[in-house]
Amino acid sequence: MKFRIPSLAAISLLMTPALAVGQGIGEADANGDGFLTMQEVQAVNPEITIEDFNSMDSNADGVLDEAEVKAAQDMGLMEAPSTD
Ligand SMILES: [Ca+2]
Ligand SMILES: [Ca+2]
Repeated sequence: MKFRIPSLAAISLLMTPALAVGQGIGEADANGDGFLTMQEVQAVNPEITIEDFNSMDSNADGVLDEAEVKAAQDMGLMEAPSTD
């Protein structure tokens, strides 16, 4: 059987959201609310402790927003999500 529907591949490429940004919340945000909870952080960075999380949560609201995540990544506290 010949496989000759290259347009499908092109369409799926076009429809791929630009999520692979390498830094920021990205795919670690499992529920897509724009914030990372301790659970979401540990899902991608299991070595992060609650002490680490609290030190990254600079406004102490219990979640990490995009700025807090980027700051943590810049300081090397949290690895940027893998994009492979
Ligand atoms: Ca979330
Ligand atoms: Ca916060």
